[in-house]
Amino acid sequence: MGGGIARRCEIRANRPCGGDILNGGTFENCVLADNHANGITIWNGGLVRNCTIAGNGNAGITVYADGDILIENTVLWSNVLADLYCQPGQTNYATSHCCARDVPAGVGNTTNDPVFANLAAHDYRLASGSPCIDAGTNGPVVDLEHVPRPLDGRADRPCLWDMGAYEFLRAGADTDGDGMTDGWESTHGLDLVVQDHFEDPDHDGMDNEGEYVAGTDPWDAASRFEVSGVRVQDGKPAFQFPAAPGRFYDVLYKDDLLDTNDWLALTNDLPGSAGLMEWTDPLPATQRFYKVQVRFP
Ligand SMILES: [Ca+2]
Ligand SMILES: [Ca+2]
Ligand SMILES: [Ca+2]
Repeated sequence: MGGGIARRCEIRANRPCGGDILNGGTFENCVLADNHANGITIWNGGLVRNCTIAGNGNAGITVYADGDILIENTVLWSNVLADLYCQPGQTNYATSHCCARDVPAGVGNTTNDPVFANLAAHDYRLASGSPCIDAGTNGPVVDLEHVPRPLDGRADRPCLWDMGAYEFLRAGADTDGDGMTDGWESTHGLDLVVQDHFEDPDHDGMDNEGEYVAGTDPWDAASRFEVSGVRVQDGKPAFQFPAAPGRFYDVLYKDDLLDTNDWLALTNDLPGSAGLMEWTDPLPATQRFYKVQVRFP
């Protein structure tokens, strides 16, 4: 590239090189992997940001000529001859927040193994224990796969950019602090970086946080927490409600709705299972009103 930007591209298994940068071009959020020679060759100035450059047959990046060269938030690993190679005498380049076995000392740089998800299978996403998680500086607001950045990949606050083209999504983290985990929000197409717990996109009367606690679908109005069926079993009322694993259910009652005392517990801590659960009142009264609660342990 003579200038210009390559953004969110995968450049793999080319012969000989992945890409060249001439005169100030940019690679951002790109994977350059398993090419037969260099991942990137930089000839005269350029920016490489949040890229993953791995498994190339020569060097990950070769710097051939000076200019304003910055390499940041980038993982270079398992390239055959070198991860980062600079021609002798060409030293006018800067690195920050990079991971490579031969990266020079610099702000945020590390020579530790980036711990890919599956190096042998050429899956260069970061695995849970990667030192590249939350180890970058400010970068683009999405990753290669349009996952928003930055996520709280260590679930420890603050939320920082990861090195490389892939932002690590830790299922149990809650990046935006809206009470719903990143894993659940991602699975259900909600916004991981905006507090949307009070929204009700399927207009079923349950907000997203309620759907999260109940394990129902926030985009399906037919999927909501309610007593969905009642039948009489041996003279005893049995009622059904949608349940989900990892939740506990309590059944409460009153025999008179005008009774201003608290609802009383008939049973507590029923462990949820997928699908409909049914519960039967073993000692029903002539008249009784029921309420089912769901919660996390
Ligand atoms: Ca959210
Ligand atoms: Ca809803
Ligand atoms: Ca719903």
